[in-house]
Amino acid sequence: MEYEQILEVVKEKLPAKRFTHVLGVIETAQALAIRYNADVDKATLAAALHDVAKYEPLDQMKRMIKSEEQLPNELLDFHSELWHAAVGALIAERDLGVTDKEVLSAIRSHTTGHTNMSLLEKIVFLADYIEPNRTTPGVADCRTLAETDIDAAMILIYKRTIEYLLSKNSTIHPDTIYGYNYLVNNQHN
Ligand code: DGI
Ligand code: FE
Ligand code: FE
Repeated sequence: MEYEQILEVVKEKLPAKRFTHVLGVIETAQALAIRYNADVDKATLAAALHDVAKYEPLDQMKRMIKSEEQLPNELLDFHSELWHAAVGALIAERDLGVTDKEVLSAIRSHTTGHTNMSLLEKIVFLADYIEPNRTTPGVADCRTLAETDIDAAMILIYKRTIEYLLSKNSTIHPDTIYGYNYLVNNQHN
């Protein structure tokens, strides 16, 4: 499927406000790809598709997670907010014909991250958090850091996310912790 068609499918699947967020993530991911010498086309495609499953009915996602080999069952032990990332990667591959493994993995990991993320994965994760429509308190600090130090910006987002989850008495997915630990251990300074 052509990119324009894919964007149409995404638009049809999402409420207007969520689609505006997607456009912000695309724009931000493109800027980050240029800034950090990543593949702009891959960043664009992954950003366009990252939330494709955000509004899939929960019972449908649950059924997919149970029946699809490539979707880890342990996802069901965590908040349903996390499901759309893995389910989205599967929809992109199966229904929209995306074959690029790097793109699929950037979609899959955009909510929790994981250990040793690729540059493309970091770009989508970061763009999702800092895109211009986001008004999360403290997002300005993340935007500033993202201009000069992608890993420092990632660490700050992990901290904010973990703090937020703790304040809500939420569970924290192990990949969130692994992603945070890896970056802290490998920080260059
Ligand atoms: O889909 P978006 O809203 O654009 O953003 P997202 O895919 O990053 O999803 C954000 C939600 O996911 C937010 O409510 C926090 C939640 N989240 C992120 N990491 C974890 C998490 N929830 C749990 N339970 N555990 C996590 O590790
Ligand atoms: Fe998301
Ligand atoms: Fe998003």
